[in-house]
Amino acid sequence: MNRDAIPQNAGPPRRQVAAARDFVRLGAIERCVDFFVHHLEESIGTMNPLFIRSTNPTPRDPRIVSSLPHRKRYRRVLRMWVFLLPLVASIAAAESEPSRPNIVVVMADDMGWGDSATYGHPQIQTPHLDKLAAEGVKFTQCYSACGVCSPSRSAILTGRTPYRNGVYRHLSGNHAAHLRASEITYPKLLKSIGYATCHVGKWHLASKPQFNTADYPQPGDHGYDYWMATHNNAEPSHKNPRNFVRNGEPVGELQGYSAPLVASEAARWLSDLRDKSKPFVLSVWFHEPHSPIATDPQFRKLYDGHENATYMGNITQLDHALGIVLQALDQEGVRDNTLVIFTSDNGPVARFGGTTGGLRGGKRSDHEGGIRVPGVARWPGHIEPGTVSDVAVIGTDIFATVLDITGVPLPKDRTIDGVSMVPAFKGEPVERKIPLFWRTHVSPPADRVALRIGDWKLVGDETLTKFQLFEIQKDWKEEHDLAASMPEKTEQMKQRMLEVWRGIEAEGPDHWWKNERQQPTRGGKVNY
Ligand SMILES: [Ca+2]
Repeated sequence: MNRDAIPQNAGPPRRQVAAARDFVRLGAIERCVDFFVHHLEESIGTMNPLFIRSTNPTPRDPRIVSSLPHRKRYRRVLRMWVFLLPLVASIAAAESEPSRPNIVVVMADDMGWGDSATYGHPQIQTPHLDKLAAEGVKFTQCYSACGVCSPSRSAILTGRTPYRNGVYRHLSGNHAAHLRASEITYPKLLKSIGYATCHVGKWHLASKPQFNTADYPQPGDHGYDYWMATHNNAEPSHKNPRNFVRNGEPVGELQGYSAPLVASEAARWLSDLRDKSKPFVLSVWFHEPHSPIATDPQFRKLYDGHENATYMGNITQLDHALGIVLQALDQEGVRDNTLVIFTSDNGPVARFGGTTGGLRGGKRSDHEGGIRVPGVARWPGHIEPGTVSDVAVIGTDIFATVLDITGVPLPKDRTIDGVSMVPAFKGEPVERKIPLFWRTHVSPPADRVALRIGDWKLVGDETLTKFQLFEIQKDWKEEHDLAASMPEKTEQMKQRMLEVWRGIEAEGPDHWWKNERQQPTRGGKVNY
């Protein structure tokens, strides 16, 4: 399993190799320059007096004769320099190119589309997220891969829709499903090309009995050199949690609230622990605002007198923690070469105080309220500050995006559902061979499955026999079901949905969901 493997001694030799490479490259430039200067000086030094003195030489001047070889030599050096200059320039340009970008993915837990000032909430203060959006791009139609936790997280790491990668459900109890070692994650791929990798916060990609055991893959097995995580929620509360595990070792009780604790660990890794000769992958998966909600009084008091003060303060607490991570990037001087993505793993829970901003449904639903989430990205020099992008993107796209900008090819031995969202950073469309697809096993029976192609969204029931059709760009609240009035479009979308689902069933570990002992809930007939 090697889950605790931290390549403590991997740094120095690689640093030496890098230093040697730099020496050779820089040496090449210097040698070229030396060579040129030497020959130029030699030639000019020899010829200079002649040229100065023989501006108008007469044919009788004997010095003309002696200068001819030097002129030839001078021309030869110039010709050589004409050829060498582009080479030297290209070496110099390569030296000045930034190294591979760092990747930071910050994720909230159960934060709704409407739960921030950035996305229009009239009271909730989120100054750091606002600033991040102002410095980068805000996606108005960013989706999580599922209406619940674990599946969305699995899709971010693998680029594969949850039923295909196996993590089809939230992994809170005793379930067989987990993020298998056979899945390929982007931290693992980037680690293989020399990235330092760190995960802090919620993990939730194994069942509770599987977490931090040798028999199942842990964060370290999925590519993280360093990790400090909880299985699911911070317990017994998000205040003074006792269930964090750092690189396989229980941490014991921590004083404070989860989001700042997680952010501080991320900042500590950035400043003190990582190998600074390497680019890095950092995943910061906060617990907030998932229940049990615990809000520091300093943030709650911002909303004194409001019935939703605890929840709203919890979002501001999360935003404060985001600020800690962003400040650490600034202090480390890596801001300009770092892609930061902020998103949420699923929609909000209204009874705890979350809001979808008017979208239909909430957590667990495949209507927009369950799956449309905040999505902000900053990458200086690559994303125009203040961009607002209406292009539909999904957490599943993070995998392909990260591979795209780091120059790593997509795995060819498996289906990758996500695509690079780089065009969407500029508001340009992305091309999807596999449409956006959702299946949330605990959804209400009528919206178990959804498919989106362009502006059209089909919502299917658990038996895949009843469908609703929405033109989502116009009808973002999903109030007007067009299935009856547009039977041909509905049938076309239905056939595509069934085709996508059949492909997933054929590829995913379907025994996991078909053998699930849990009975269907909420009046449903199908338990997955
Ligand atoms: Ca969640």
